[in-house]
Amino acid sequence: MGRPQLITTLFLALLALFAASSTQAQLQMNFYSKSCPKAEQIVLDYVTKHISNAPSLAAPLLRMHFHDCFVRGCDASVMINSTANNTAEKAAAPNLTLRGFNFIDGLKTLLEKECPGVVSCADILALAARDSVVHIGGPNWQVPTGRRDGRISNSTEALNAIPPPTSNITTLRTLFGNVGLDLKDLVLLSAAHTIGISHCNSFSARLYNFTGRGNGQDPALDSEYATKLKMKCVNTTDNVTIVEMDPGSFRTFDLSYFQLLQKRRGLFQSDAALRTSSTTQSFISQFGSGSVQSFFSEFAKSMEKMGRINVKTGSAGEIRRTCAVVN
Ligand code: HEM
Ligand SMILES: *[C@@H]1O[C@H](CO)[C@@H](O)[C@H](O)[C@H]1NC(C)=O
Ligand SMILES: *[C@@H]1O[C@H](CO)[C@@H](O)[C@H](O)[C@H]1NC(C)=O
Ligand SMILES: *[C@@H]1O[C@H](CO)[C@@H](O)[C@H](O)[C@H]1NC(C)=O
Ligand SMILES: *[C@@H]1O[C@H](CO)[C@@H](O)[C@H](O)[C@H]1NC(C)=O
Ligand SMILES: *[C@@H]1O[C@H](CO)[C@@H](O)[C@H](O)[C@H]1NC(C)=O
Ligand SMILES: *[C@@H]1O[C@H](CO)[C@@H](O)[C@H](O)[C@H]1NC(C)=O
Ligand SMILES: *[C@@H]1O[C@H](CO)[C@@H](O)[C@H](O)[C@H]1NC(C)=O
Ligand SMILES: CC(=O)N[C@H]1CO[C@H](CO)[C@@H](O)[C@@H]1O
Repeated sequence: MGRPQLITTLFLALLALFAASSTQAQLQMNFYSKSCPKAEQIVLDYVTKHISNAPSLAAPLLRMHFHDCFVRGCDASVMINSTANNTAEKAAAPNLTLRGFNFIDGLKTLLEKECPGVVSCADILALAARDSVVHIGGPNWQVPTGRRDGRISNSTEALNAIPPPTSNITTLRTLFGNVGLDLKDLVLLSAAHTIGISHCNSFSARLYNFTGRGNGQDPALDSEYATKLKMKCVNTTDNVTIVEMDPGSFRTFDLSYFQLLQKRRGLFQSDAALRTSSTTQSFISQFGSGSVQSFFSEFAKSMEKMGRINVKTGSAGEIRRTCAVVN
């Protein structure tokens, strides 16, 4: 072999090596097809069985997946309990209202019985969120698997990475940008607020204390809607009463989020903030006046992006035995 050929051969060999290691480090469809062939079916069956009785659980599962992915990537760090030594993400203010932990724990128990130590909590959450949204007639998206579970869960990091409901467009752009999501993803993923509920204190400052001086209503909120909300949420501290985020169709994944925004009826300041930039405003008009199918297919693309945020693959992290506790 001449010198140039040798160099070419070496170069190609190196290239192949890189390609192999980078595919190994990526999520793939049906990652468990050999190691736990029934895994995805078990998740789907469990979702079908339970979401039929409790369709309102789809929303918290979707939200938990979002909170998970925004902090240290989609690695189920959101599910880890605090310990004597560590205040976990769960304890951070945005996580106080998360629900659905028992649902994922139940699934994990089934999967540990089927194939011990194989299926990650992060994948279970990603699959269950997708399957439950599909079950209530929402969009479908691909969930390649192979996520590994993280070992670190830090409440301060959750506080810094998850946008508060008081966020303006600058904060939203920054926090989404930090995980590789753009303004289009922001508008599409915010439309998840077409399902689910909120506690009064997540938005009641808009009703009673917008100026920060104990009075004043947010001028960006439709006043008729504000009056209705005030009847349910009587003060700024009530953290018990809940309201539907998309009144009348809070279990239906539809275009109404965009229509509500146009009527200045987005529930949070962060929802209203999407109307304050021309870029996000034009996405709102575009999706709101388009077909449900096109919204669903765009939403799917953004979910697939979200599901890949900083994932741990290969030998990174671990497969947790119990989702609430690191091994
Ligand atoms: C853009 C920034 C976002 C902010 C500031 C935000 C904030 C919130 C807040 C404050 C609640 C109500 C919590 C409560 O009081 O119970 C909520 C609920 C919810 N969020 Fe978001 N969110 C954002 C983005 C997202 C994204 C990206 C998703 C998913 C793709 C999502 C899905 C949900 C769902 C489904 C609920 C209802 C949960 C339930 O019914 O328990 N949100 N969000
Ligand atoms: C995690 O914390 C929750 C809520 O405090 C508790 O119900 C659950 O038993 C804990 N799980 C484990 C495995 O310690
Ligand atoms: C807490 O930290 C101490 C000292 O570093 C260690 O001995 C102990 O095992 C830790 N406990 C837990 C629950 O992690
Ligand atoms: C949690 O994260 C914060 C902010 O990044 C950091 O200052 C703190 O040291 C972390 N805590 C632990 C226990 O690692
Ligand atoms: C947006 O909110 C951040 C954080 O509260 C604040 O520092 C910033 O000044 C706000 N930006 C605008 C344009 O209001
Ligand atoms: C109104 O907001 C200000 C500033 O955030 C806060 O100090 C005050 O306690 C709030 N008042 C009420 C009644 O919630
Ligand atoms: C706020 O409203 C809730 C629900 O009605 C009530 O339980 C609570 O005592 C009220 N808090 C204050 C400070 O008025
Ligand atoms: C609700 O607010 C009360 C009083 O501030 C507090 O003790 C309680 O922990 C809060 N509950 C939740 C679920 O945040
Ligand atoms: C669902 C959940 O784990 N909520 C926790 C949030 O943090 C508070 C305070 O640390 C805990 O009491 C809750 O159990």
